Amino acid sequence: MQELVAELLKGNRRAAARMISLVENDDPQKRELLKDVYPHTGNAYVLGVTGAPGSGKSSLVDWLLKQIRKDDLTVGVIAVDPTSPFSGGAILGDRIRMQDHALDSNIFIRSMGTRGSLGGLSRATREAIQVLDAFGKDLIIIETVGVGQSEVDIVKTADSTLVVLTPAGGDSVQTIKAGIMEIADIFVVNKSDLPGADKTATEINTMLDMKNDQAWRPPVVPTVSVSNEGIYELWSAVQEHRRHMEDSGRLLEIRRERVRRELTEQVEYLVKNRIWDRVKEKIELESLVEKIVKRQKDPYSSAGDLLSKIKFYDQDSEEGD
Ligand SMILES: Nc1nc2c(ncn2[C@@H]2O[C@H](COP(=O)(O)OP(=O)(O)OP(=O)(O)O)[C@@H](O)[C@H]2O)c(=O)[nH]1
Ligand SMILES: [Mg+2]
Repeated sequence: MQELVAELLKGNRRAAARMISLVENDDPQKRELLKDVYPHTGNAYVLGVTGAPGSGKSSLVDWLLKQIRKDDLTVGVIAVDPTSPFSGGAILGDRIRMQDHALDSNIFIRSMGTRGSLGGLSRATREAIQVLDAFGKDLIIIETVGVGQSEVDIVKTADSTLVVLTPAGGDSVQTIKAGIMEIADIFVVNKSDLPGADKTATEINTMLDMKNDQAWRPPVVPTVSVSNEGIYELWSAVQEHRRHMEDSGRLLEIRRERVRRELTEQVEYLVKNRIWDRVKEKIELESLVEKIVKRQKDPYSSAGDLLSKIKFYDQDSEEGD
């Protein structure tokens, strides 16, 4: 395991892939690994790309990669699909499109599916970002399909977030979920070759103009990601947002907030595990369940009794704090 971290830091792609699999599978050894990885993180900038299925996220990322590589940055891409059980290799469509980049040693592409647990996906994504950060990537792009709360959670890990919309129908802006609106640092109106694109852009702009309390006013960038239109402008907008985040101190602020959340989660994780280990050791949980089912006991007082039985309550006073 120690060797795996050493190999990762040396830039070994297979070590990176292996380690992402470990975090994805929630391997018991991953905490040790992540602990050793952590001191080597904090250098990568994280760009989130989210939007409805088929809005053109992968095609955009594909073009962005070509643009970004001109700046000589190394890039990691994690394509997260909460609706797919597949992971590991890229999803077929993405693989075909992104195969040019696969040969570029400065680009690392990986897809992640749910593997049965939606809740675990945003955690696994955060951990995969740490791995790619330590691996030495300057920029990490997370592509995630917009299907609800899961992508909002995932995108919260990003330093800048692109929300990809398309000129669909004309009622597009009305149907944007409030949560998505809040997370957008840059709006992309992709498929601007299709009718209604101008109208969509105007609607978003009108809506953005109505709330003028923001330190950063998200730009609206039209793109056509089957050709190369708007990609240079999009990349410029990302860089401008990054400068804003750095210069305003906002980047430090959101990273501090993220660390606070992470620490809270880790404490809760440890406490929960410790409690359940002791409960399983000392208590016949099934017979308690049976009694509750038969209405001989209730879950409310049983929870408290359970904690007293494992001396969760008493221990504090015994130790004198
Ligand atoms: N007309 C037009 N079609 C586009 C454009 N960008 C993407 N498409 C097409 O839209 C389809 C979906 O593109 P993807 O890049 O796979 O979209 P995605 O958002 O990554 O899709 P999922 O990952 O499945 O959610 C493909 O058939 C693309 O060729 C565009 O700018 N104009
Ligand atoms: Mg895609």
